[in-house]
Amino acid sequence: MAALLTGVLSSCEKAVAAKENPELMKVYGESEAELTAPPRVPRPVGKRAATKLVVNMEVVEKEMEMSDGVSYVYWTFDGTVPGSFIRTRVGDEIEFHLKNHPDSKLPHNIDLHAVTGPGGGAESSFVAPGREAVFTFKTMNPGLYVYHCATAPVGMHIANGMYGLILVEPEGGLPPVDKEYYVMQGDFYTEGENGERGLQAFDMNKAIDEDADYVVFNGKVGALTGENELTAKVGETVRLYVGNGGPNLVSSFHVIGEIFDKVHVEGGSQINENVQTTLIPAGGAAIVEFQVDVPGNLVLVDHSIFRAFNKGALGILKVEGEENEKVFGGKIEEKPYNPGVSSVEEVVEETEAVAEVHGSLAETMERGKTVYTQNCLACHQATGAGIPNAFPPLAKSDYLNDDVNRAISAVKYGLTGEIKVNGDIYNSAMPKQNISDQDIASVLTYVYNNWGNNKTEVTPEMVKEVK
Ligand code: HEC
Ligand SMILES: [Cu+2]
Repeated sequence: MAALLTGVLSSCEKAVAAKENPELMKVYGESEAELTAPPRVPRPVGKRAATKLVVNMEVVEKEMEMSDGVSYVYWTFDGTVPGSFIRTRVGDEIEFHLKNHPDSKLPHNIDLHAVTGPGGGAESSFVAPGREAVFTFKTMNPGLYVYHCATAPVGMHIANGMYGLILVEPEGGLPPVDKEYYVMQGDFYTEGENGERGLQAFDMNKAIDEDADYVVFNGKVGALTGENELTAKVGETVRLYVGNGGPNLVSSFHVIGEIFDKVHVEGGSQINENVQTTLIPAGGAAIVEFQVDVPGNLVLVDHSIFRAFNKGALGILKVEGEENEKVFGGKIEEKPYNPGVSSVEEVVEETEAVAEVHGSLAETMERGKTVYTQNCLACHQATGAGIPNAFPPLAKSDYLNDDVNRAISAVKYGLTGEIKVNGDIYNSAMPKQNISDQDIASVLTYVYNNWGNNKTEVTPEMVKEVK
């Protein structure tokens, strides 16, 4: 026993592969693996010895939501995209049971990148609907690994959502942290364009062209926003297990407003420090860790940024707690800047976000801000200033302030042709925004109560009336 203990202690500084330590070729006892749906992860393995671990996983083909009003028939491991998170330690002997639900239309299998052996287990796990395949392997190398279906056509099975992560902890476990989450990016290819409503079929040609309609975290637009956002408290250390299922796109994973204190590069044993953006290849992973120091919403994105704001690769980590002005002072002043003008000219001041609002208006504003960030900001900009000659301003816009029904109509049905905003002509097209009447009301209320506009409150009933 003493010998075993020293063995454990001496090897825990460095993540050792099983074949470098004969002790790790033995296992003690047997248990069933705890599996979790994203964004949750199972309990840490801690200091437990290597064991025989039974993993039970079920392949399920089912229709789920891809985005508001858009659904898709996903192929899944355990009914979620990504599939269940599997947590093991180096030296475990895994007895993997892959069951294929009797209602499935196709056979499937699993290739785990944590397997040392042919196809990562693909052939040994190949299983028809209504059958169960059992195979075994030993976790030889610590790290964070992707698993995916590898049944032909492989790309199609991955594109439909068949991927997930398996963590192999080093001897002695990873250092404890306060919060751990499971996030996995994937790209999707649908017959309809992004936002086109209804049940959408897989589009093989777009997949071959790598022309994704959706790039998302955890299988759908909004899996990590609104009521699904991740949370942490000021002072806590957060560890994200981030994978990329692909099938095609690599992820420039970034958290807006944070710096990664540590990154387990490519999910392996090398730790990089003080990283802004980490590259996660298709079929790869990374472990990122950071302490949160100030309250606010941190935004998880693929920094190939149109994917974040236009295709869905955006999530929120909401941090609550005390402000810390030493770390972030916020805006302390704003004043006119007017170079080259000798006489004192009136400078249009940008009004700050509404001062004090209470009750349901405050809630509407909060919702409206989220809707604005996700749907309007890319064109009309964070300040509502728009972009000259391309996107008209919403700040102090006469077009907006003169006629609320006209503004509702623009958002509800889209707007094309010549319009005049504050004396400037725009002749462009704003696409119809595929959002609910409630969201149209919230976002317009947010716009009207910001940036010097006339403070109209728009209700869902008003939106409904506009035909
Ligand atoms: C893809 C870019 C794009 C997005 C996204 C977009 N708009 Fe627009 N918007 C435009 C363009 C372009 C026009 C001018 C259309 C024209 O010339 O007929 C416009 C016009 C408008 C107008 C009328 C003109 C004005 O400045 O008052 C309003 C109001 C408006 N948009 C609100 C919104 C809101 C609210 C959202 C989000 C729910 C949104 N837009 C999303 C591009 C966009
Ligand atoms: Cu499959």
